[in-house]
Amino acid sequence: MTVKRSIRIAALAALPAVFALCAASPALAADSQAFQIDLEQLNDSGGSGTAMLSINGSQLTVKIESEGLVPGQPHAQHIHGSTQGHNFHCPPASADKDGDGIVSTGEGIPHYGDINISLTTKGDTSKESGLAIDRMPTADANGKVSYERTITVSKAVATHIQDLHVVQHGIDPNKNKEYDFGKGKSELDPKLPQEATAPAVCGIVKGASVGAMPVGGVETGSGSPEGIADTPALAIGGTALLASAGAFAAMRLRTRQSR
Ligand SMILES: [Cu+2]
Repeated sequence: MTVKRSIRIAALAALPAVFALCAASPALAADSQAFQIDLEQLNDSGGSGTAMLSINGSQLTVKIESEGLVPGQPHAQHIHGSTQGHNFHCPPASADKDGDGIVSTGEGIPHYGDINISLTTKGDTSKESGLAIDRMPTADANGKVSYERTITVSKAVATHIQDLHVVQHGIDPNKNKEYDFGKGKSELDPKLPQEATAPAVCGIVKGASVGAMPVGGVETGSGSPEGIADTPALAIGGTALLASAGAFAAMRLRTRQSR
């Protein structure tokens, strides 16, 4: 692969639009991104759903639509995981270390990480509100939960949102439509049944961002002058007219890779 440089300076009038494009492109850098998450059942809960995490600066909007949860019951829900590069994921069935047939929240934590954000309906969203059942969404009579809230998050969360994941809790293995002590007490709070706190659905970001892409290759370094010159908006033809004042810009524009 060779790099061919040709500098063409025409004496005629400059094209202001060319410079406008040059100036505008790097300024398009966006700080909003959205990530879709498929929520899949844990503990044979029968639950499923979709979550969308949209980050815009320090504002995180969480939308969750899930179904197949325990009707009429509150479902504690959290964003789990770490912003420090630890690769947490949803727990496999083998996470059930005590063999009682249930992956409890405690058994799941080595896999999905600790609570990072409590997805309450109002008030505090810290880990401390993890079991604030009175501020968690309640499934409707058909077992559906619809949730949306915008919360202010730390820069670490805003930067690493794709490393985190969503967990909703609350299962009903004996299908009596309520949380009872059939599966014992919750290890998190013995006053609560295990059914109330065991995870029901979990989902991780599937990798692809569905929101605005960062512009300029800041992270990957792909925004070389060659790359910029090859973008359609700046791929002006050889007849482009550039004033001598634009010689430097012209040099960049005409720097191309040929195959
Ligand atoms: Cu949780």
